[in-house]
This record gives sequence, structure tokens and C-alpha cells, in this order.
Amino acid sequence: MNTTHWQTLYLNINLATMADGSKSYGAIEQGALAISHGKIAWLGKMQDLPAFDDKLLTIVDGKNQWLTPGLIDCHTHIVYGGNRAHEFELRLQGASYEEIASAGGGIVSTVKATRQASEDSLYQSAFKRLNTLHQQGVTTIEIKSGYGLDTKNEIKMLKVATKLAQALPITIKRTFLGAHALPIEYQHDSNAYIDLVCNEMLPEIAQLQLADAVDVFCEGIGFNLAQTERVFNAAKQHNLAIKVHAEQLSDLGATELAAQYQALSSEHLEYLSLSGVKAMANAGMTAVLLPGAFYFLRESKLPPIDLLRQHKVPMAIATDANPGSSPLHSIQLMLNMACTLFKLTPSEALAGVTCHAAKALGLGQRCGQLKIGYDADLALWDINQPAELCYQFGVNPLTALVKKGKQVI
Ligand code: DI6
Ligand code: FE
Repeated sequence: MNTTHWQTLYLNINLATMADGSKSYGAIEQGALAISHGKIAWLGKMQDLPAFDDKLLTIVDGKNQWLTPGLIDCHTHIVYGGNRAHEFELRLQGASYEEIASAGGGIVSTVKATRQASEDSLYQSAFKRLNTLHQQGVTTIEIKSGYGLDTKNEIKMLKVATKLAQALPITIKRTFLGAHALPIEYQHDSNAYIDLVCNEMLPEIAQLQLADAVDVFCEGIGFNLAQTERVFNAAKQHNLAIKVHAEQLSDLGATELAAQYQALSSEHLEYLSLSGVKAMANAGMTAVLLPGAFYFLRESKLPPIDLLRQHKVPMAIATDANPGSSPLHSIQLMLNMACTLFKLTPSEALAGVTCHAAKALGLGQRCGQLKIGYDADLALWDINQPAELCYQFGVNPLTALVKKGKQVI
């Protein structure tokens, strides 16, 4: 085997390859991994390592630590103005998330703060959140718009998301979520707002190449099925991938609809039905589960984890980091909650923030696994077994982070 193009070689590491969402982490103990031009060039057992010239490459002694793919947070809303601590207090006095939303609080109050914020101040606050996730091993993230709710402010949010990609070595996928909530100026005419989303916002955003995908919040306090379908059609016309916030508070059948449109993923899913699970399986969709929102809203209905398993729907896990339902900017906490609240195995939870999260973003052939030809996005952890990444919380075991072959932490 020709190894002269290898540039970096990690020796004495244990690999959690997460190959194809495999059980038991796809583990290779006492292994090695070689990088060439930002990609994984070889991986396997130390004993199977081909001959190499140690003068041609940088050798890193992994000291028996564990190497995983760089983590992927595939559902966030980290660009926003203000915060909702006051609403948190109201909820603790008994008001529900839906009651607050109906009374003009909730998403709409973040819209007000986001519209008032300058692009620069949105950038500064989002940078802090992004950097927090990065320090925990995140190398790829999705950021949704949806707190501007008019053309100018949705564009402002997506520009901030685009700019963040230059600030840190993180791949950023941007999702246009214009259909997140009804802005006050359209309070009595949701169809007219959907006209604006489909006929003005989406074409302009596509033209400016500010989004990779389109999402809709299909819900009683969001948009109905017919409106959701209109947005899907507009996304299709502009060749943008489709995602959906579905069955979070009730079962409207948005997942089945999304399956008909070959959506990448359906997200939240506490109220997902068996027919929704089957539709996802048939369409090859990924289920994005958000234990932070489940926890923070004190939801008691669990997503249908067993059905998703039985029908082999890949389950991704993400923070849903946002000011209202999940003000939690920790991927490690989500790993823990995926196990404690949703009863995923630690291997399933880790697949949820690597292999399956990549699939939810349409990046399944590029990152999220340790596999030859994949991006060398790697996280090195000072742990004795991969389950520790889910088991403990609050101590950061990350010792190195590599993005496309370059060490960045
Ligand atoms: N579902 C959520 O959990 C977030 N958006 C959505 O559609 C919450 C957004 C917020 O409350 O600000
Ligand atoms: Fe969300």
C-alpha cells in the first residue's frame, strides 16, 4: 500500500468509528488512523498498519484515548436576540408553552428582539453559543432562521449563520425556517404570510444562496398541513432540501407529508404515529430527536423510540438550542438525556450526534463516521470507554479536535 501521501498518523488510539450507525460504537481497539489531504486515508488495528516513512508525516501518540468522528449538532436555532427568562418564570407559575405563545409571548417575543438586534450583535451572541458547542467537540452544525419572519430579518439571520462559518472551523448548514410562527403583522391572515414565505422570502434567499434547506413548524401554534405543503413545493422548485418540525405537541401528520416530498428529516416527534414511522422508513428519512426540548417543556409523552428502532429509522440527537424550548447549549447534556430520558443506548446516542446527524443534514457520505474517504473531522477524548461520553456531564473530556485534517483544539 502506498502511504507516501499520508500527512498525519494517529497511533495508539481506540476508534469509535460509528460506521453506518453500527452497534457497539463500531469500535476498533488499539488502532491507528491516517489522514491525507483532509480526508481519512486509512484506519484499522495497530498490528495491521502498513509500512510508512516516519520522516514524511506527523505522528501523534493517542496515548490510548478514544477517537470519535467530530460531533454534529443537526438542529439548532442559535441565532436570536434577547432571551426568554421571564417566560421561564411564567411557566413555573403554571402557564403552558402554548398559552404563552397564544398570548403574544413565545417565539413572537424573540422575533421582536431579533428584529431589533443589529447583524453585528446577533453575530456576537451566536458566536458565543457556537464556540461553546465547538469546545465540546462539534465540527458540524445546522442553524435555522425563523426569528426574523420578514424578508429583511430572515436574510439578516441567514447572513449571520453564513458569516459564522468563517469565524470557526465548523461546517455550517443553514436552514430557512420562515414558516416558524406567524408574525404580528399577519396575525389574522396566515395564508397571506405563507404567500410571502413562498413568493418573496424563499426565492430571494435561494437567489442569494443563503440556505441549504427549508423547514416548517407544522403545529397548532404553527402552520397547518396545507400551508406546510405549499412551503415544501416552493422549496422543491428552488432545489432546496426539506426538513420539518413535526408532531412536537400534537400529531398532524406532517411527517407523512414530508415523506411524500422526500424530506431529509422530521424533527421533535413526541406525538409521531405508527403510520408516520412507516412513512419515514419508506422514504429513508432520519428522525431528529430533541431531548432538551422534551426536558425543558416538561413533556411527558416520549417519542416512539421502539417503533423507530423496529422500523430501522435512523435516530439523530440534537440540542434544538433556542431561547424558548431548549436554552441548552450542550451536546454532552443531550447525549446524557438521550440515554436517561429517551432510553437510547450510549452507542445509539453517540450515533445520534455523528453518523445519523450527518444523514439528517444530507452529509451522510461525507462526515459523521470514521471511514476511508470521509472528512478527517475527529474528536479525541480522555476516556476509558465511549459510554463515558453519555454517562458523565459537566467535565469536558475533549483533548483534541481536528477539522478536515487540521488540529483546531
Ligand atoms: N419548536 C421548538 O422547539 C422551537 N421551535 C419550534 O418550532 C422553539 C422555538 C422557541 O420557542 O423560540
Ligand atoms: Fe427546533
